[in-house]
Amino acid sequence: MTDSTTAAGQGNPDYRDGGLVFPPAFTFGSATASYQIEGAFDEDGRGPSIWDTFSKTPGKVFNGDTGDVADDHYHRLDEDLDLMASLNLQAYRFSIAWPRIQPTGRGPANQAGLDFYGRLIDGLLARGITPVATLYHWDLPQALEDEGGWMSRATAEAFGEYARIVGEAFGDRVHTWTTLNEPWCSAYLGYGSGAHAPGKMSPEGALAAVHHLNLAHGLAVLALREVVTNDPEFSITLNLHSIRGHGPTGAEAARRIDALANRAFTGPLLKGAYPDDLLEDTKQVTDWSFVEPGDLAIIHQPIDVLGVNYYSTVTVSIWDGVSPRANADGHQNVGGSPWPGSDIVEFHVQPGPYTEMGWNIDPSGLFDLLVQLRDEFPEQPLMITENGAAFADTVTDGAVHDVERVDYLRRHITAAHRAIDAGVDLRGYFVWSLMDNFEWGYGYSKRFGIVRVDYDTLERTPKDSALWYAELAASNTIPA
Ligand code: GCO
Repeated sequence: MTDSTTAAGQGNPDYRDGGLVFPPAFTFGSATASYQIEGAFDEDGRGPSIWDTFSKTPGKVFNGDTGDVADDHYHRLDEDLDLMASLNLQAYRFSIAWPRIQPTGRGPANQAGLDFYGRLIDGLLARGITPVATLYHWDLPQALEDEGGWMSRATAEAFGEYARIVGEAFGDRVHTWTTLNEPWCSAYLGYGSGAHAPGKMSPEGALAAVHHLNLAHGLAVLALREVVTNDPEFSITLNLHSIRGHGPTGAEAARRIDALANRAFTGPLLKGAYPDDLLEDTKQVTDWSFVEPGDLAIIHQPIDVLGVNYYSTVTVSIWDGVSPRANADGHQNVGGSPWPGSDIVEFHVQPGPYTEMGWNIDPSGLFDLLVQLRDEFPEQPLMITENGAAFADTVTDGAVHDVERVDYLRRHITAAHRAIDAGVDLRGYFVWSLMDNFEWGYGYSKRFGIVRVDYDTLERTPKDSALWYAELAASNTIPA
């Protein structure tokens, strides 16, 4: 393993290294999610999800875009599997749509839904690509939302039964199981800010959703452990925030956001308790009585790997209550707040450059986050389950020369390598995303893929970043 760092993490500040070699066991893969790529929203027994409802509600999603067709992955499975193999992917992180398996979130499995994911998993294995299955990437069956959704404890209990069904079906073939993708988004954007489905704006509801998602994770791990047989790894993926303080109040502001965005999950999941400062910061919002005796023991299941999604940093301070409040937290502002109990924190515009999402490009934020996790949870293996960038791609003679995306990937993968040099037990990296797809509230206006999708013809075209990534994945070496 070569490295260009003078001391761990202290290499050249531009992070544009080449030639760095990753350990042979390190996994390079790509990630997608069911609602963002599958389409076939009402086929083969799939029931409606909250994102079907939300995207069809006027004004909620850019341009009125929906996931009805998306990338039509549901009907192009073999083509997409061959595409993954052509890019030398060692693993593929996908999500299973709960409404395909249980159309109303409860009851017997829909065999056609199981069959689709069975074909996907078998197709991956036949091509030597490791399947990494996420049970939930935000497409909650609408019928469960009608009964309270993640604000209701019953949804967590239903999730445990869903996990059992999926574990029984695929537990002989899937090795790495991720229960939830980004419960922070599900809770705070879905029930706090309203920017994501189901579009609710309830500070207490958001915190109740945090807890019920944590509980769902624990119940799912317990259920999977009973039925999977393939030497399983259990995981959860968190979009942990890399937080910088600004000015004299920066440390207190950073503590508050770290409590809400990070430790509200890592506390119960990895330590078995909600942090005291979180309870104190939110005591005007809720008394947390939705936490029942025994819940934390259920949530605090040992996990084999912690998935980390990273895109950019945030810079915060305590608002003075007088000047205009800076609100550059990187999320769409539709009226509610994703920061229950800490709306006194302001988010500052950070130095560029920026991606098409307006997110700053700062690989040191990834390095810092991974090292913080190493220090806080030294025994916990980590996996970068998402990292990538949206740029305004242009097509030139049928090709996409996305030099900005290649540079973004190079710099963040360099940061991952430096983290390994600094002693982080990092197992893999999944680029978000395999292909352009439905970017939630932004619809199809933001392209994150290393493969371009023409939304008129649904033709797939590998971008230069895909060719660059294929070289990386083939050699575990950052291309020169
Ligand atoms: C997330 C989700 C993905 C997004 C991607 C870009 O992290 O928000 O997992 O579904 O599309 O991160 O925002």
